[in-house]
Amino acid sequence: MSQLEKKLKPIVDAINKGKKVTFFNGAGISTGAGIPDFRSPETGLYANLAKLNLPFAEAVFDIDFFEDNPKPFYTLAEELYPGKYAPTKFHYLIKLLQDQDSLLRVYTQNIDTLERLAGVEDDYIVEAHGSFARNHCIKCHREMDNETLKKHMHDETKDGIPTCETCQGYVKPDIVFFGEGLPGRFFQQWDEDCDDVEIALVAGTSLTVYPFASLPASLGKKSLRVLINKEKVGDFSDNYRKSDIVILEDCELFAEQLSSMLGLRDELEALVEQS
Ligand code: CNA
Repeated sequence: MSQLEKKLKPIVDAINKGKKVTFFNGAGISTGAGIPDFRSPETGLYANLAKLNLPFAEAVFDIDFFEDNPKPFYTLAEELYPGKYAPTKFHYLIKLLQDQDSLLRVYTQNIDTLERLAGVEDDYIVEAHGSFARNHCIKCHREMDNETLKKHMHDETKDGIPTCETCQGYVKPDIVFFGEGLPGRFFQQWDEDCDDVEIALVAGTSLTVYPFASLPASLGKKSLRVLINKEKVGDFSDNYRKSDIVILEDCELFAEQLSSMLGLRDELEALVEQS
């Protein structure tokens, strides 16, 4: 048995006994799809923002900065906008766990909607930082549909910046910027789920954005906590528990190995093939 298989065995045993998995996802689960994360050195978005002339890297997702200058965000949005990318093996693993009734919930910080695209149903997904699914004017809050937003993004007379057709305020997709509150559903659903988390798979996140980053720390001792990441982060490094499983591997390799051990590998590969 390989080192990785040894680490995965308690997770496989727990799932086979009927325990359910809750995911806590970050940008690292989508790098395999070609979407850069924020903080990976060299390949992360923050390392490549020089061309946007920002006062500080996070400004691109800062609501006060956006109110003055939405151009950097819309330059980046062009790259990140859903539709260009297909789900990864990790996303399809979530869908397969849903299909065999082994999924409790998916808390995701990602705005790429790849969990949905992989076939995970709405009720299972909590998009903690919102998504590109809807857009509103930041001044009068009127909604703009996606088609119109995209038209504005490609309209040179508007400098590629969507503006409200009623009040001319800037329009922003409903992704949560620094300085904005999280959607109510995040808090409501967590209130309902927090005591029921049996297997917590925390994947591809630097665990630096709060309040999301505090979720693994708030889990009770009966939850099996697993980190799948390229580096040790957050509570897994500051408050390591003896029962924690830390897998410093690529999310894709994890998905391949776990699906093999659960007897789901062929189904996983078939889903990837179809996409
Ligand atoms: P982050 O801070 O960029 O951290 C990503 C983490 O994933 C790092 O610790 C990496 O080492 C790790 N990582 C990268 N690739 C892999 C891989 N293939 N396998 C395993 N680990 C990997 O991103 P967070 O999600 O922690 O930060 C929260 C922000 C990022 C949220 O607000 C998101 O909206 C935002 N974001 C989302 C996307 C997206 O939707 N795909 C892309 C970029 C940023």
